[in-house]
Amino acid sequence: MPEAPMAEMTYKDRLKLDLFPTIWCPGCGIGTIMMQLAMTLDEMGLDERNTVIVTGIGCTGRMGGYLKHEAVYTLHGRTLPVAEAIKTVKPEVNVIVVAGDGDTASIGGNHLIHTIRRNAPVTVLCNNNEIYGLTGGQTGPTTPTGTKTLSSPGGNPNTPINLQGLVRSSPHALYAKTTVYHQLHMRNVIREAIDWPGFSFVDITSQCIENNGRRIGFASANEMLTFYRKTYKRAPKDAETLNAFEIGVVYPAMHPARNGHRAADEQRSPALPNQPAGPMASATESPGEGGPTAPEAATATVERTDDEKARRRAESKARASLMAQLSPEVKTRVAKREITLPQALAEAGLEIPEWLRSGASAPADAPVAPGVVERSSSGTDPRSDAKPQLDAQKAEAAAEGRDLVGGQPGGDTQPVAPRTAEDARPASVSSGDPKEAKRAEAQRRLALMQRLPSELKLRVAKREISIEDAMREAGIEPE
Ligand SMILES: Cc1ncc(C[n+]2csc(CCOP(=O)(O)OP(=O)(O)O)c2C)c(N)n1
Ligand code: SF4
Ligand SMILES: [Mg+2]
Repeated sequence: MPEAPMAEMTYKDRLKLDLFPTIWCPGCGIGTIMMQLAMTLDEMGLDERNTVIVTGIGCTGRMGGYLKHEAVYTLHGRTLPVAEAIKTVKPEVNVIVVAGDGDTASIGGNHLIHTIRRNAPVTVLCNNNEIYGLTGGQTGPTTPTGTKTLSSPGGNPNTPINLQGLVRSSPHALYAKTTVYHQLHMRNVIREAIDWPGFSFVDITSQCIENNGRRIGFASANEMLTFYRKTYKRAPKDAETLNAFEIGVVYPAMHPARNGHRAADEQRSPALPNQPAGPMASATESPGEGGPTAPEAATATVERTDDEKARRRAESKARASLMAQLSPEVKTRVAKREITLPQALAEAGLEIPEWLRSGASAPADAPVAPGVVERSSSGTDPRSDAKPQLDAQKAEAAAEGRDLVGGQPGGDTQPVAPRTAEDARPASVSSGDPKEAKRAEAQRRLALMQRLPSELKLRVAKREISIEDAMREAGIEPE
């Protein structure tokens, strides 16, 4: 079946910007996860026709309300049975759970072990801030031993739950670990998890600055992110288990023959409903649009997965190398979709490859060997090498005075919302370093935004008025 064209959306169109600013505290990691999820859905061409988001209660649970998607906001701890139910009755849709560590592994812990055991083909993005954020910072299931929390002021006496061990108790499940600092890595593993045909779990370390970070001695979200940058390292190639402070993806030992698809001698009882796994390759597979439906479609989807992945990987590599030939300004325009990549190449007098001109797929790479986490020569996940994209995003963020937290590990400065006028003082502007100047400007704008009432913030966010006009309207004198 020909692939459906990618939805004509950018990730920002997937967010309900009219509800911004969000309820999350400045510096909270949840917004970054939401942004990366929106970008991944956009890159994968997934939308409300083929993907459902399920969230529970907690700060993390509010994410469903900000995404322009089919989303179910369910009871605390019940994301997984709801997700599994949706997948059972509508096997053709992708079901993505976004839940806090407490939601997932405390009150939802019993569901978690059985959803893993049943290899339900759903994807869990666990916002692991190691605390009950919403309720004020009580000890959660992943709170490290010794951590001071609201409910254990003398330090948590218990051992945190081993999420990796739990997930990997199944020979079919995929486990990935990432952090809010490692944004491209996060996107890559979210994509990998959505592509996975069985149960997949992305454990995302993130900062709850207000109800955890400050109590344990971090002065700001930025400090927490710096801690992630310095502490978390990519797992070595072929790692079978991720050690503490390692990020990466671990596949089941029996991948690919049995992941999510039992061997012929191990079929489910015919009495049980079939649960075809994995994402739809395209929106045209929606039953409403005449595409094949499960269970017949399941086999085809599963068989197509490796080729499809190799094709997508090749395409994104090829596009990235074309982008690399463009100037930063033109990259930004392409990233903003003001012009297409072929137009940008033509403008720059560069050759437009035939596959791009004709809209065909880029020539496919060799598929990744089963069970191997593909690495590039630089030791990173190859898709993390799509640096031009990142550069374009950064340029875009800088141009808009937005805060782009994180980026390539070890690379970027991370402006976060300053909390005091002192933080916001643009002293570094005088250093002459353009990066510093940009950061100072971003901080200045954020500091100004924080002084505005919500309605004006919203109008600035929607670009109806400038910050300066909003300040004037609010009668606030810029310091
Ligand atoms: C049945 C039930 N029990 C307890 C609560 C209170 N409660 C709301 S959110 C929450 C924990 C939130 O922690 P987590 O799931 O980690 O999400 P976060 O806020 O950190 O994103 C608790 C205990 C509830 N709403 N419902
Ligand atoms: S309390 Fe923590 S988890 Fe909740 S929004 Fe604030 S920083 Fe984020
Ligand atoms: Mg939590």
